[in-house]
Amino acid sequence: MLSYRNLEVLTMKKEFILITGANGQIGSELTAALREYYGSEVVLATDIRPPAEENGLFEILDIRDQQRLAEIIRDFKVTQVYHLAAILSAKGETNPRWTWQVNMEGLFNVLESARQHQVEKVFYPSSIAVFSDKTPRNNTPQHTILHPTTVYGISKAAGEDWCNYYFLKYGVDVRSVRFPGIVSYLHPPGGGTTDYAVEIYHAAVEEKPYYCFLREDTRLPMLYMPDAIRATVELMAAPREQIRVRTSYNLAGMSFTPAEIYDAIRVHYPAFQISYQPDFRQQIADSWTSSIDDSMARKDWEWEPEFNLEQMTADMISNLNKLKTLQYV
Ligand code: NAD
Ligand code: AKB
Repeated sequence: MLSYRNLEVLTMKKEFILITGANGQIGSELTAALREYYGSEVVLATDIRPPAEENGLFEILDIRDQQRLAEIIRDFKVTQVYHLAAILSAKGETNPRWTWQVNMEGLFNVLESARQHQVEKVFYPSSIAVFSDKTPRNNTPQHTILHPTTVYGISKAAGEDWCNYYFLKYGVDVRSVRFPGIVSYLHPPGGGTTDYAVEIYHAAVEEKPYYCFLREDTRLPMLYMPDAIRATVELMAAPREQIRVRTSYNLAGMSFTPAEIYDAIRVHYPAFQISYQPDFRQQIADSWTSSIDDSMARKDWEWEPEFNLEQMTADMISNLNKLKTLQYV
């Protein structure tokens, strides 16, 4: 079992954990991690679609269904909610109204149920999508101009303020980070602008050329999944009085461009080829910032990422190759 800062304090208590959007890129790995620490019998995964395989308690839940959500929270005596269900940036632009409903009604339902049923803690992932071309581009400060231009970003920015409101007005202990693009090998990403940084590794390992939907010089903040899971667990385990940002913490891991990730991959696959064919996602990426100042997270709950681009690349390629070998066994 991995060891996380302060986690032993939490695991000594009697907890029941609810995860929404549990079958997605982050949810499937976070669910496994929380089951490992707390025990499968106290972690209920939910999603609007069934999981590829069931490894513990699971229920279908549309996060827009407030009544069912409240029943689950009441009946299971839920103490912590990890609210991951959302529509991401690129997919969100294909149907703004639906995206707003899932992202905003979903969060509202979680906050209201948490208030009514005295849930002890709520985790809400925000995103670098809250930033815009009005935001300082490099080393983006914690407290800064937002004005997002995608429906996803607008919903996350509003969501941050609602989290702060529920904390100030009702004392709901909501904790949040602005995740950069998350890179992982186990489950595919769900329709974001940073998805290229996952797809490119799959192409390399399959020894196929990669057609990148962003320009080669598009620098974005990114984070490797093990760091994202650790950030989530450590933030939730930190003492309440240490959490001074009640909107959402800036969180950084690394920043790179498609040209730089390509170079990192070519250390392992010298013949790997890439070509650039920017599409509508370029405009979204251009509206986000390049690097993030996460000093508040470092100060308040001792956040520190472990993986840089080279370490992540070696780990991604090694794990994708293991999965490839398993497929042929
Ligand atoms: P994902 O798209 O992979 O997963 C989202 C899950 O939500 C899916 O399994 C989907 O079936 C589910 N869902 C969609 N509509 C639903 C509904 N109406 N009711 C219940 N479930 C529904 O997303 P992810 O990458 O796992 O992201 C999880 C959270 O983290 C999201 O809130 C996202 O905004 C945030 N985030 C992710 C990243 C990233 O790079 N992956 C970056 C920043 C923030
Ligand atoms: C997306 O690209 O939409 C997500 C995110 C950064 O929130 N990966």
